[in-house]
Amino acid sequence: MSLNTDLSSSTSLRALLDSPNLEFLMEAHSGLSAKIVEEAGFQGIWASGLSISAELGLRDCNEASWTQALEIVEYMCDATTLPILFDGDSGYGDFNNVRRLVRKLEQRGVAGVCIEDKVFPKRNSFLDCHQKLSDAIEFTGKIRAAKDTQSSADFCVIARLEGFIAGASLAEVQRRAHLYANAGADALLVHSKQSKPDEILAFTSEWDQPTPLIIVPTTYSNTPNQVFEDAGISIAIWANHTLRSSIKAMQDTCRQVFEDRTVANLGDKIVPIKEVFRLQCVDELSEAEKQYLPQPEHTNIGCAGVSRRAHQKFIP
Ligand code: SPV
Ligand code: MG
Repeated sequence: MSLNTDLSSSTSLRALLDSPNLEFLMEAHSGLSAKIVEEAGFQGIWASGLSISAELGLRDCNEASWTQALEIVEYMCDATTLPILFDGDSGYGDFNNVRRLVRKLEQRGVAGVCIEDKVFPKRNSFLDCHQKLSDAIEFTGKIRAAKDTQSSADFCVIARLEGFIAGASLAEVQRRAHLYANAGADALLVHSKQSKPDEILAFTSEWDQPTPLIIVPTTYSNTPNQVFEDAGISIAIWANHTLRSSIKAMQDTCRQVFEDRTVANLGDKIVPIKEVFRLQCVDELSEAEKQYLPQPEHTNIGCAGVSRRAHQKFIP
């Protein structure tokens, strides 16, 4: 589906959720990566908790505070017009923390938040450790609190089911899914860490409600998209691949430069400096300077040592 940039970010995210086709969100974790995701053609961004914390040099277990994550997503909002779905972990506390989170995300132009039914502090779902689910009824309070707090009609509150991650049965995951949908969740994210999509497909074959479904096919990434489409999945999230590719690129570069004791051999393994400037929109600043700074022919400020002739070269 093609993106209508006139829409607010939350309306754009909702359009992806409501699209009859399988849509994708790509992970970003900084202003720069958000821009790169947009330029690649994606129509929405997953502001991954794993990637944001990794980028900060931290573990994905709420070591970064929610305001630190918020600050990162603010840079992301500034860098892209794409709708951003913010990974709100387990909501950073109780319903009251969720209310404040939703207010602050909306103020920054974030399109939606995803909260998962685990206790605080959460642990990344792929860690080999005990995963503790939150009380399901308490979690419905967080969803209701988020929905009651949002000021724009289209802000999306996604409830993430961690039951399969924590070893719960299909019946328990379905029970929770119905509770969360009835509490007003705009979509459900069903997570699984199996190498095949069996848990996801078992869930979708029983899901009989209109609430859209989102998946994160990281461990079962070999599954063809057609399988997800046939299962009625709305959105698949590529949750950490921008971060992982950047880690590989940085590791390769640093190793090579260390071994070679020169940067001369990097060639096109790195982008030219001009590409950095382009991504920073340096041209826009040059244009703005022409509009807002006194131009050399109108002032003698800053002309010391430079001939008028040399200055005139820069006058449009
Ligand atoms: C994230 O990207 O932070 C996620 C997805 O929550 S996962 O790492 O699969 O739990
Ligand atoms: Mg996360």
